[in-house]
Amino acid sequence: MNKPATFAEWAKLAERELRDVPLSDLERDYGGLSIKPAYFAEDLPPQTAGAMPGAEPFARGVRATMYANRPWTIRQYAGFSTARESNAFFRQGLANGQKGLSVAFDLATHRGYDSDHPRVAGDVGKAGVAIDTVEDIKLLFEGIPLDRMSVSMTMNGAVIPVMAMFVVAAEEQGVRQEQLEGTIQNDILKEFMVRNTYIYPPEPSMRIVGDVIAHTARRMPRFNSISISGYHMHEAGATAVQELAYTLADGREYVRAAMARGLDIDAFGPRLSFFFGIGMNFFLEAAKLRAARALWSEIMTGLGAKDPRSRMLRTHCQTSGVSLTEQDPYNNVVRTTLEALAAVLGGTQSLHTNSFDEAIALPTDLSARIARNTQLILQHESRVTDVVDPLGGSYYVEALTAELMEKARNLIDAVEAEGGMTQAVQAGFPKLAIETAAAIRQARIDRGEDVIVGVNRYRVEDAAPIDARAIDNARVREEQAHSIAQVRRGRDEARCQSMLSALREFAAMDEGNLLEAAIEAARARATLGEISRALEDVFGRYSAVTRVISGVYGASYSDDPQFAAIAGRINDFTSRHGRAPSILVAKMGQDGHDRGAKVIATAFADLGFAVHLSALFETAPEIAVKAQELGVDAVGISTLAAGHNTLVPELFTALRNSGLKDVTVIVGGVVPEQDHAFLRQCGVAEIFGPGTNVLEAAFSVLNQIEGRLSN
Ligand code: 2CP
Repeated sequence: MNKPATFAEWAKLAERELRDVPLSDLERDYGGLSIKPAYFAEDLPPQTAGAMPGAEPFARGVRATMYANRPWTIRQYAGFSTARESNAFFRQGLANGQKGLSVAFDLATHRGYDSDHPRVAGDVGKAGVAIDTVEDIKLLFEGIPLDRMSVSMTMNGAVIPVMAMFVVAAEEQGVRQEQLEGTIQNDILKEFMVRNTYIYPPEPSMRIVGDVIAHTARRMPRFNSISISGYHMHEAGATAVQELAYTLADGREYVRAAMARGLDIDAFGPRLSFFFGIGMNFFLEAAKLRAARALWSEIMTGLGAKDPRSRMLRTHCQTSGVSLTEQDPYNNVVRTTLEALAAVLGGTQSLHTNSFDEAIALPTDLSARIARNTQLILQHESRVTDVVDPLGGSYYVEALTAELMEKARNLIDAVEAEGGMTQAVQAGFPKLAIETAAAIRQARIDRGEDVIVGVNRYRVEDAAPIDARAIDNARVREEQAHSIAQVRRGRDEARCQSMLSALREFAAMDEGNLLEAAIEAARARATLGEISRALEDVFGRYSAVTRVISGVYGASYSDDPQFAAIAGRINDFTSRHGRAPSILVAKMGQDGHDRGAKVIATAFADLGFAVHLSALFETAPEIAVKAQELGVDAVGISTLAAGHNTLVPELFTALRNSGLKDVTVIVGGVVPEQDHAFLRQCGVAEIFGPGTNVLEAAFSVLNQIEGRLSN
């Protein structure tokens, strides 16, 4: 044959075309993976030959027939406002082609608070549905037969009350636990690492995970007891290798925890499931899923699993939220389509496609329809379902799969050397590694090295704002408070309190299954907040230490004139005032998304600002007190869960009450255009949306601070 047979032969041809440019210029680094510009037969890993779909190590898929026989489940993650409104949204989705449900709970629910708790005023019904009682869950699934519909619930911190109330609601719909089909996220380790909706400290939290696994293994054979999630690591900025390694290391930790309480690995192994984020690096993301399956099969074999179903990694995927841009948002439809295709070619079992407006607000009916239809078009029109694992045998994808496996294996070994994931999480090193990767990525975008269309290249300056769904949070709070009161009035109080005491005792004695005890409490109509509080009375509420990493962002800018210019101005400021300009980067309410706050804190610190980072979950008065104690020039509020319209006015009131009138307040994160005027009226100086260049933001903040000081 006449074609080049080796990389070396091809390189000669390529160098001729490149003329003066070295071939090495075409090599790429994907977060520690080195990618060549072309792959050949010699790059195929030996294990690829003869690999079969449905057979171990499952790189080619967990089913022999995959989508040729049954397509993946279209499972759109949704929930907002009240149970009644979310139920209507679910039913509309199901009537229009969606196949499974995936419930988004609001942050008050995640953190174990009833909607009438004062700490959660800004969060109720905002980023998910408000759930307080069994009656809410019954309404949420009204008209949806729970013996036939698989329901995924993204719940971690408050997993015990939510699972308990789900079981009771199903019972009252006439469906036994044994018939329930679905998945509970129940993955607490990644909460401590990146997602932050934990409630209790790591050790009792791990006991809770074990209790849920034990209960489902015994009583709910069709229910997936956990969804071990890399998605949130991906969203927090993890590289593909980090996402793979830390997720699988979490998986291993859960298996060990369940085995330590005497469970047989094959009794629960087949019902462990996974969840990955799918970003824009098309082939890398498909290869990531293939690598995940092969590695999990290795890990479970090592742990003693005999049943092949225990060694099968089944996964849900979601297209990436951080890849969505506020600027030129219709581009997000294209991004989501590509990501969905990567997930499908990677062999996912279930998929959520983001709506194009999710970088701005909750999806509207229109954007949700386009997102769902993206999957329907892939299933019905693109013909990608006709052939099993069409990427199988691709020189590039197979080599990439093998390299991902090797790098992830090394990182998993590093975690093991630290004593496993619970130890590593407590020491905080995976979190720091992910934050470092996120800062590097942000610097690459800000410098234009990673192109984002419509953001750092090809910008549209006069784009019209798009419609956004708004939630009347005060109304939801009022309705929820009313129905909580009604439930409390209607229950046998003595029975309810005695069930809550029993739960507390189980927790304190370190024996009995907490979920089983909570089911009794839910039957007696204890609320979510009461069940959670009973556990908190024994376990306590966890508060994480926040840290700012330094040097990473600055190092990417060592030779950048814009960086030098702002650093120079900060230097001048420091000489003139005898101190650096200072900022408190703060999160308010139950919004635990801290990637943006961390990236800003790191970058601003590297520029020379004195940066203070608040703890998570603070109230407005707590932030005001901190701002006063620190004497900061500016407070930067990071908001990603839509609480700003309630919380920012509260902050201004609290600042005024603390006598702080001259602090510059800026807001960054997901803020719909229609909220800008309101926030500015409150006194917000600048609003920075997703995709803001960090150096430009630093310039504006400094201008604002100097403007105030010179008045
Ligand atoms: C599948 N089946 C087949 C085939 N494919 N049978 C014959 N031939 C085939 N080719 C069977 C399966 O064995 C199974 O039956 C049934 O069809 C359903 O298929 P599945 O593959 O198990 O799909 P699924 O029921 O949709 O379950 C998928 C997962 C599950 C991944 C296992 O855990 C899941 O749905 N996860 C969703 C998690 C989620 O929605 N998370 C939301 C995250 P059997 O069961 O009888 O074997 S949103 C998160 C937000 C962003 C957040 O966290 O903050």
